[in-house]
Amino acid sequence: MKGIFITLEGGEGAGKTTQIPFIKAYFENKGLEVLTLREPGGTPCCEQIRAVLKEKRDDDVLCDEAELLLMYASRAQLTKTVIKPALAKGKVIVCDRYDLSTLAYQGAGRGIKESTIKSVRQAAIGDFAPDLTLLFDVDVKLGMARAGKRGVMDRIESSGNAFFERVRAGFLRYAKEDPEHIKVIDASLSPDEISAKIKCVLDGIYE
Ligand code: Z5A
Repeated sequence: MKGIFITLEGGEGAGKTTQIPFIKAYFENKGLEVLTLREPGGTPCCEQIRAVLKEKRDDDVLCDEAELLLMYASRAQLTKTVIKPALAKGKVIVCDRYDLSTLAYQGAGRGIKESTIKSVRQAAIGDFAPDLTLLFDVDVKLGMARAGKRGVMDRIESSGNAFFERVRAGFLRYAKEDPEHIKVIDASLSPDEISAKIKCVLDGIYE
């Protein structure tokens, strides 16, 4: 048995998390078991790494290289102990962010070289990759306005609009390079309209 590994990607406030119940129900209606995860996070250790990554502190500012390595520490753990075993049991995994976020945030956003990211990735997860990535694309200001409604911003959310413009451009560049695996969804639409777009993509592949 081989499951299906789907990842959701996009900038701040793109509406990924909002669509998870829809995607879960889509596959459950086909009689498949669905596991939903998030990155960084997803296991007790990975949630601790997530807390370090999100915490904003002035006494020990996290450097870009440490940020990159912590993202991959979380990913290595989640992939080996949760994702691969679940796929081997035939489950569908829906993961809120995964490897493309690193290329967009740490690569395009922070400016770490792609070759550096790929060598760390090789050590962490080898050639393992999602079957499908849904990229939720939304104007940075609109996404920030949605996310801003939550109140206080964490360390990464405080990176500024120019950073998030680079992240968005990075995501779109990678989608253009790999249209077979990365499907761009217009995330400026209403939640129901976005669900309909997702259904179209999923029907095209899994119907
Ligand atoms: N990160 C990284 O740098 N490198 C990596 O490798 C990985 C991650 C894996 C994780 O934070 C942070 O880690 C993230 C990237 C970085 N940081 N940033 N910034 P997170 O998991 O806490 O944050 P997130 O993934 O960015 O979540 P988010 O901002 O909540 O985005 P979302 O899940 O796409 O949005 P949402 O929660 O579904 O919706 C946000 C709000 O908009 C909410 O009030 C909704 O009710 C509303 N919403 C949702 N959809 C719509 C539509 N269609 N219209 C109007 N309003 C909507």
